[in-house]
Amino acid sequence: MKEQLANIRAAALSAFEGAKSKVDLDALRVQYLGKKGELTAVLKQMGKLSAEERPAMGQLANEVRAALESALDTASKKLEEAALEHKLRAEAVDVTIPGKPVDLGHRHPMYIALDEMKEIFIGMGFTVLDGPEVELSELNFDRLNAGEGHPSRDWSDTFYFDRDERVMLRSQTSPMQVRAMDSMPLPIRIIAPGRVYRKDEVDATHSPMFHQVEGMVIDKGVTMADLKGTLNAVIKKMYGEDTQTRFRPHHFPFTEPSCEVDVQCHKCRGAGCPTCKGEGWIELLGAGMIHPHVLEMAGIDPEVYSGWAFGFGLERTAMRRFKIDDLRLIFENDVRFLEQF
Ligand code: 2NM
Repeated sequence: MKEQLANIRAAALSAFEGAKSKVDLDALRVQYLGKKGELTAVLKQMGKLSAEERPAMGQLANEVRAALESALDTASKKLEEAALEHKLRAEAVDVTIPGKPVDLGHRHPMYIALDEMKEIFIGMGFTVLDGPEVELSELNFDRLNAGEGHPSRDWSDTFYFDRDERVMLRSQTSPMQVRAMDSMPLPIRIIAPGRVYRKDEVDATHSPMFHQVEGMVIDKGVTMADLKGTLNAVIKKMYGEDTQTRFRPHHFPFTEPSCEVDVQCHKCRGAGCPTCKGEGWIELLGAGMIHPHVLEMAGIDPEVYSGWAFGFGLERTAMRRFKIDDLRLIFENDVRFLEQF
């Protein structure tokens, strides 16, 4: 019996120590210390012992039970500690790991160019106006000297909303100039940037929706020299002081005389290349002295006041500014393109 107890003790201690989990350990507790366990089974045989043998064996049995319970306790604590250690390690947060980068958006190249342009005009005392894209044809055409029958009013060029051709998507931002002449006190210095619409097919230089920055100055004694000086100053501020310009005679219904303004091609510096279609120059804007009849229709006396006006194509301006060679890139908004500015 002594030997049995010693065997149980040795087997149990080694089994407790080797237990891999609390569940295993509990099974071992039942196996050795449970009501139907190995130790109990030995104790049940105590009755067979003589009165002399019994106390010593009882003591030994109690020692073994105490040793087993103590070992069980130790093994249990060890498993708990290991489990906690594992949990802490698994849930540890490494505060030194760099955060996930946040992709910040940024300004579209055309709007970067527009902001630069606005800054330049604001610095010269101009006010920036915003207005409706759905316009009255009266303001878009009639009040700008493009009366009934003018070719730009054709259905093949203009997006009308009604058969009477009364409401349309503006084809230029000039109706804002008319609104300004009707509502603002003289003298006037304004620019009107915004979207305009014409029935054009999409290609490398055309889109049915594009942007203009139009502007005008009306005051006493304003001349074509002011137009040239101001526009040259703006263009040099945008593209650099050494930028060459060329003013060519042109025709617009709302200005007289009228001109188109070219800048020297940035690719070939005037020699002629595919970007400027061999011209050496890139057309940037139209301009002119406001037609006396346009002033009259706004109730401004052309004998007292004169004015000049202009219209930049904003996409072209941005394309020249950032050396972009296809208009479609401006509108496609492919991030691989946009990221470059
Ligand atoms: C252009 C070219 C030339 C223009 C004229 C006027 C107004 F209302 F004052 F008559 N606004 N914008 C103008 C003149 C626009 O765009 C190419």
